[in-house]
Amino acid sequence: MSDPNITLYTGQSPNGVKISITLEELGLPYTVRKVDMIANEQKSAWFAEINPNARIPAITDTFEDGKEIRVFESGSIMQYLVSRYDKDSKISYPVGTRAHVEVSRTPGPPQGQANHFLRYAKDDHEYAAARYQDEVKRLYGVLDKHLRDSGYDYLVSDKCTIADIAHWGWITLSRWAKVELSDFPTLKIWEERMLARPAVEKGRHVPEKHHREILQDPNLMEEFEKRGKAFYRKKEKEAAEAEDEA
Ligand SMILES: N[C@@H](CCC(=O)N[C@@H](CS)C(=O)NCC(=O)O)C(=O)O
Repeated sequence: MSDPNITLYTGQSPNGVKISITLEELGLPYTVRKVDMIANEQKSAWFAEINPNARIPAITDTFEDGKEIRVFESGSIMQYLVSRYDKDSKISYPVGTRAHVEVSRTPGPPQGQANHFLRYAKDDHEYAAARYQDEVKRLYGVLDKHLRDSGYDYLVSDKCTIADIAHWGWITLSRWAKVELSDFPTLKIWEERMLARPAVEKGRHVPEKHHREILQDPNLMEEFEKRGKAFYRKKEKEAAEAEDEA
């Protein structure tokens, strides 16, 4: 196995922290290149070479053949990292086992869409906001029941896996989708159990301070929402101007 040579391209976001937490759990060395999402750096030409879909997170690494490999989509990156570097099955299970199938089949909540319609959208989109928020709540209910019925500490077993890491990135920020975790008591205990892991604590603050604490303070939340709204209006204005020029 060649040595890891990983650069993580990321911004502070639920999808981004999935990767920094995975890297911390695996104890892998990595370099962080912050992608400035406020400046729309994810849309720049240099980043399109790494992820043509223009979204964070992405990684580069040196592959087994000695050449660079570029991986994007948070789920694919996590799969890549464990298949290549988690030889002791610290946060995964070997391919071909029942538990491996269980890790890959866990559903993720459509929380990014709920956040958008609840916090940032230009006009009032009551129907869309309710639809996505209801789906987030429904999935939280499924996970809460699963944890309660199974009695497991984590989603697949008593071992934390990439399924937990992928969900935690979103669920820890449930309040942003106006969903209270206290309505899902077993999921809340799981969220806190994850937070207590040293790798989660370290990885969540990459490339900068995590947003969980902001969501405990109504004033900070209001400020954060204002900034988010302003960001989207600016983006829309720039897109309209670019269209006019074309
Ligand atoms: N399905 C992708 C979603 C990636 C994604 O939506 N990233 C967001 C941050 S969480 C992003 O880059 N947003 C900036 C943009 O859309 O321009 C994944 O799982 O990696």
